[in-house]
Amino acid sequence: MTRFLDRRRFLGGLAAASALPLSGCFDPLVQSGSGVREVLESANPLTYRAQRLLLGSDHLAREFTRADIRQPMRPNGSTNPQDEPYLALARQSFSTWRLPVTGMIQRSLSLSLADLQAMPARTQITRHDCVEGWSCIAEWIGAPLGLVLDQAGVLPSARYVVFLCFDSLANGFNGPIRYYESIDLLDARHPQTILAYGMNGAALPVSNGAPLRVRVERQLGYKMAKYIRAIVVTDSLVAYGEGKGGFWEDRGYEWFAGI
Ligand SMILES: Nc1nc2c(c(=O)[nH]1)N[C@H]1C(S)=C(S)[C@@H](COP(=O)(O)O)O[C@H]1N2
Ligand SMILES: [Mo]
Repeated sequence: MTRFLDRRRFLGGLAAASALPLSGCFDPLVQSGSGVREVLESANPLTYRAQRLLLGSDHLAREFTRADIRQPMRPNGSTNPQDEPYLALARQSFSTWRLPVTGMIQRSLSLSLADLQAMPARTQITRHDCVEGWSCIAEWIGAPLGLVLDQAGVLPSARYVVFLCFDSLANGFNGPIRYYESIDLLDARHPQTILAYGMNGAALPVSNGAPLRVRVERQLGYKMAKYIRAIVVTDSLVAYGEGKGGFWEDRGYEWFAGI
């Protein structure tokens, strides 16, 4: 618990910015009782490398049954983006949305929702843990990110996958600061890392990231970019935001948020 509480205290003011009343989702991390989680929590200043050794590259996050879905998925962070390019797509039910995949790949892609839905799908019922201290269990369906990367042909020098989002949570001197996130290729190719277009048996709602959000099941909620606008494969994160790999990382969160 120490690591978690320290982070909460540290982030106090930041978390308040997105604080909604804690309604509906009560699966406190305190009761989690996962062996791996306890090891990680007891070893507070673990480095990325050490967490990787403990978790391995293909360790699966726990999956649940439908009976474990006790409440609707709680929306958090941006829940209704007002950015005009997003609103324009939403007005057309995202039928004209395309996902550009670019960067250190052999073939640039431009995928429609139908393209993604035509790929072999993965369904998983997993627990979402937010850094603020709540958890929710939900069923997600989507295309494995690994399949998209295979289609694009990742170059050997690539290291990260960056998700650029439509929504802005803050304003900077040069205009709105858009949400973005990044993960390494180990997590990108993890079998449970999916580009989700559906949740709890329905199309992904706007509040949870329509038309597409990523699930990165072995890390905290803020890693799971919603409202995905583009995917870039790269060997460096310096060109994005403040260079720390994500909107919240630029404001003090850890880049590797292993659970
Ligand atoms: N684009 C975008 N993605 C985001 C956020 C956000 O504000 N914008 N919030 C993050 C945080 S902190 C959490 S806990 C989850 C919330 O996902 P949910 O709304 O489906 O519960 O999305 C993450 N991804
Ligand atoms: Mo979160």
